Amino acid sequence: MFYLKMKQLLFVLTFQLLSIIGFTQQVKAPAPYGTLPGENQVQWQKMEYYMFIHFGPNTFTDKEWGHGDEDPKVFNPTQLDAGQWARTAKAAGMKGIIITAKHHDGFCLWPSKYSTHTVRESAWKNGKGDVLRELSDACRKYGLKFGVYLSPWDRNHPAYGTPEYNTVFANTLTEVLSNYGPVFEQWFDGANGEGPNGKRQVYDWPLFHQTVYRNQPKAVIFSDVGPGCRWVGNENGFAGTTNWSTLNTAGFEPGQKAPSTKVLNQGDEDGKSWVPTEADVSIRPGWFYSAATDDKVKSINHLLNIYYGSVGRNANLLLNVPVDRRGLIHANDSIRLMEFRKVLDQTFANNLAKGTKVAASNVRGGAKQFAANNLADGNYESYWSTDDAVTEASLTIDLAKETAINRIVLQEYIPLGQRVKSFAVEYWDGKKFRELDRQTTIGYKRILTFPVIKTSKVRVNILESKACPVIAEVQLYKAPELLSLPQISRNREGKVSIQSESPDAVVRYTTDGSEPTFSSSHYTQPFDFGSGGIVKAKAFINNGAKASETVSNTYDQASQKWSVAGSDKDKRLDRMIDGDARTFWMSAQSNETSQRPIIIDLGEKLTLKGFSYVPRQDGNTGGIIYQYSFSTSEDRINWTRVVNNAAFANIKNNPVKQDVLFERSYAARFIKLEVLSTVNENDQQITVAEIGVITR
Ligand code: FUL
Repeated sequence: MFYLKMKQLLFVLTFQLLSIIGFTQQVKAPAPYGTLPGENQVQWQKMEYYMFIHFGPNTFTDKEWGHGDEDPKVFNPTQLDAGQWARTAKAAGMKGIIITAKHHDGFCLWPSKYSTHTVRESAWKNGKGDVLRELSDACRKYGLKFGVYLSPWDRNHPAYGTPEYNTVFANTLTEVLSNYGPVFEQWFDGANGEGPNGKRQVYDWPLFHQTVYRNQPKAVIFSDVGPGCRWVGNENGFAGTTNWSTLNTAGFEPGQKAPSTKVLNQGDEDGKSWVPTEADVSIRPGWFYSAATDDKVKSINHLLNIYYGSVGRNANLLLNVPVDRRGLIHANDSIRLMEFRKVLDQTFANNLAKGTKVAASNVRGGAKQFAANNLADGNYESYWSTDDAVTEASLTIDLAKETAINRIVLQEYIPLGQRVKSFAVEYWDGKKFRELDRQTTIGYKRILTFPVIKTSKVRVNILESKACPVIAEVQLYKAPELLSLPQISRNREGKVSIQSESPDAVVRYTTDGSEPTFSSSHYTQPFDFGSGGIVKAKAFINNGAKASETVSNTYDQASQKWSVAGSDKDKRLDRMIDGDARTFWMSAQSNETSQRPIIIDLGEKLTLKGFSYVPRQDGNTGGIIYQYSFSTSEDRINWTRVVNNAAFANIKNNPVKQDVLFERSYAARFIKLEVLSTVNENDQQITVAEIGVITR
């Protein structure tokens, strides 16, 4: 009897003891910290990677910004197949598609009753087609989410520039958002230019937002400042290495009144709204399809850098794949997407940390529920956390044996807020821990890349956190090592050099447009290429067994005989014709930029089919030319105006090389570029990285 009582007592005591140390899981979860995401934003963040499609009259007119006066009949895809777009996105590993339902030219890809500039007026399917219907059906069929881009800026609608237009635009939104099933994201372009009456519109953003939420309560609204997600501040696909999902939006608006691109790129640490980052970038130099860019689809290396710069920095990646004039995704783009997916799959197939022992310097309440092993279970919903007072902690992943790794993935459990301000990663070198990298924010996902190391232990030190850290995953991977791309350049004298970063690589090249093989010409020294053509190069190692991707550069006339006219004998004038896009010329300050045309003596008479302008490539926009006129002359006295008052569309956000083709050829020895405006209203200088001619 006594013995039994003692047993009972012991049982009760053990139970109490266990519950004190947390075995009965009484420990409270960390309280949410600071600004928090909505449920739809968490779901959105988990999509990570999806497709943008730019398609419309611009596809048929080779423009980036249509004027709105294009004949709607130009829109006439011959083999449009939205199923092919959806299958491509699915096979690429993407989770959805966002389409330009209406771009700045006002053309609607569906038969809108609020416009007379739509597919209904086009030649496609005798005006009976509806791209949004076909795409939303295809997305449903292939299990993809469907999203729409609608530009408030409308260069066609007669009401644009008047208060009435806001109602028209809201009605247009309702039409799109109530007819094609669920829309996961509404993409609002902030661009606000002049409409057909030469007037700009004052946008009624509150009305637009209400309209979206009324029709699609779960949609995430994209704009420069959200409210659902925000623009990353550039069109090249890179978020800041510090990237907060929080932003202060009070007093800001999309477009001109947006926060600085730096703030958009990095967020605000204590921002009052949860507005996570979306990085939008095109797989080609421009947003719309052009046959001229068929050989300029971004390389796998480039796409991987973009991936690590976006998804790897707490941003979603919206990769644009423009549909061509047939109404199909071009093979060059789809092949590249599949190659890219293959490398991603190879990289992330095998989480080397999964199931390993993870030790933490502190576990919240000592509870199993918050134990460090949650970090290695491959499940985002379970997490490790510390006691409330602890904001510095370390995690050690024991790989049990020497393992080769070159990627680490960290994920905060964002439903409880973004907390970590800085962290470091170390690895065990056999004797001690060595620092591998030190960074700031983590957010939903942070991926660090580094050259392969072999180690048995990895340690993550959370150095500073705004509240106790809440980390869902730590993953380790060994990505396949890709040979870096050879770099092709040509100097002013017309000599081409090809550099490879890998000292063991052999570079082979061709100049006839063919794909280089291990038996193509061996690059040993710069060669003459003054009159231009195409250079394709590839790096090889192991006697040709492993090769890099092919790089190709197309050149026109070299600038050897050229000189830039300038009264100030400014040596730096040469920078605009030095063949090096990294250097640029900047004019002296003046508020009358248009008074100073740029005149170049080509040194000989050439037959010009066009010209090119490369804006500065250093990430700043100061002095980039927007509107211009272009003239040619044989004697520098009589000038022919070849292009009158044109603009480099979208050059501010996407400062890529601009090729301008003339309607016919002109024989000329002198060229003149008159600058009518620059991209920023207050610029007092003009900047030019390169000016070239098109003769081929
Ligand atoms: C920009 C637009 O002006 C470009 O044409 C493109 O649509 C890009 C995604 O957004 O604001």
